[in-house]
Amino acid sequence: MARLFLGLDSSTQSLTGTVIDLDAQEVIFEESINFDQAFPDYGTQHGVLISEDPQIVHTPPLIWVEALELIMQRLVDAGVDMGAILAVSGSGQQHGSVYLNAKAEAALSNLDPNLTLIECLTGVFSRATSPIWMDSSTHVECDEIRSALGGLQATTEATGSNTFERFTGPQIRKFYKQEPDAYRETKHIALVSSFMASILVGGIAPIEQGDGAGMNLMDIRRRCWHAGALDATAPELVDKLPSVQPSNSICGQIATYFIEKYGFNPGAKIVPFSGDNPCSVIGTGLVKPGMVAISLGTSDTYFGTMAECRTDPNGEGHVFGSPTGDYMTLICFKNGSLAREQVCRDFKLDWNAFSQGLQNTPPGNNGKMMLPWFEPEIVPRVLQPGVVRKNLELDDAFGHCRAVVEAQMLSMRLHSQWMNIASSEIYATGGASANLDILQIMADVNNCPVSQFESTNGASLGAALRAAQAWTMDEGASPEWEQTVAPFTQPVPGSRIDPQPEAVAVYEELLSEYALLEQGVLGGIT
Ligand code: XUL
Repeated sequence: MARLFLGLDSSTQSLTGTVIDLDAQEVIFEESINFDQAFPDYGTQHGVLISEDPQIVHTPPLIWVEALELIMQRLVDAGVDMGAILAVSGSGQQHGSVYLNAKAEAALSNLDPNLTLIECLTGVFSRATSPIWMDSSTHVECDEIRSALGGLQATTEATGSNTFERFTGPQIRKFYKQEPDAYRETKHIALVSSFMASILVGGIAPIEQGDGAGMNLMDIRRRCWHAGALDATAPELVDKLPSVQPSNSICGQIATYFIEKYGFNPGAKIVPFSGDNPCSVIGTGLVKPGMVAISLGTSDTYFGTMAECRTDPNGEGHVFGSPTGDYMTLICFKNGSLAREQVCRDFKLDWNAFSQGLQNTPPGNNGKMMLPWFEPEIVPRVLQPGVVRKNLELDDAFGHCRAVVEAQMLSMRLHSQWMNIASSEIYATGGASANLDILQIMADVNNCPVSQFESTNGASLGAALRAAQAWTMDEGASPEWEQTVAPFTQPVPGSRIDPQPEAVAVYEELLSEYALLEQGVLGGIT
């Protein structure tokens, strides 16, 4: 019989299911349910409820419950051999939280296959909607928790990140302050990930360590709840949180509901669900320290894997746990495609002309530099946007093309230095990774080979691979992560770009010049 593993990614806009066949080494099912389209009655737009206050962004958790039921039906309809699924794991959008009342535990352990999940779970919430990662309404609570923990560096050292508005701790604190009665009625607080796992296992599921790191509540090194952070957040919080568990553990067996209704194997194991970022690290094959993925999207995101836990002294980057037991970083640069496209617009260039600009200018750009802060920047923190030019004439179109890309790559290198790893391999993903001239600069600035990586549904694939790894370990084997992920996570064949030694030397020098320019300007405009 085939050995199948299911991964479910409950993301902002959709629920995706991916089934892998471990022996055939292939993905045999992959489908997404778009929340707005499938469940219009909830009135979500792009998966979230529109609020009068743009800082408040919530989603009704029942939409995730409905989607879970529907994806199960889709698996059956697609003819997946449900009895051959040996383990299920999942991924959830990080930071989002679900608030459950005293009825929840009994309701979860008595899911009735004659009813729908919605019918079984409608009465279990102490808060009707869940704040998600797009919510930025907790500025005050961030300040309060940070100062209770002893300031930025102490908070970052303790929990892996500075306090951020979207992180779960500040969100819980705001709920406690604004709705003390509802907080008191809350018996369990789950993350999106652990909530979905709770339904599948028919009980309150643990929070996985990698995802727990996105809460400002977990001791990032000891990987358990941080007493000081809990105290700084809300009273009696320890009683409302489940335990924190390693990624490769087993939470239990699948609930009878799914066996009877959808034909799951009664022995199918549930592996703790993690966050979308830790799962994507696995789905992109970043299983060895030193491996990096750079996603060139609207914003540019840098994911790196490191063996030891180091935190960003400036509190700009995040450290989460990687499912491999290593650590992962996530550093988000807002002016990604935003900035590249603005240069194209300013000089009326199409994407080919932008590439010509890169081809017709030398590494180092003859000393022309830019700080590409078209929009407020996250890393480094720039609140008042403004593009800074050095030796760069306003009408120099090609000079701007190179200056924006060099700045972005130098900034990523500079602001990931605190990780203290030499990257061994970079996978480039996202829309702009199609541009080989940009990737050459990426390889040269980092002195590291770059390969293109096509990543669709990396989080649900990562979740399926995590299920396979944990199940195999539970069977007594000790497979290398590399062995598990390799058949499913190869970069685009033939896409490898090697660094060019002369260009590498130019950028080694330019890095400190760029750092000086940035420091000089930051004193003035942040
Ligand atoms: C990471 C973050 C998002 C969410 C949703 O810190 O806020 O990536 O995980 O994808």
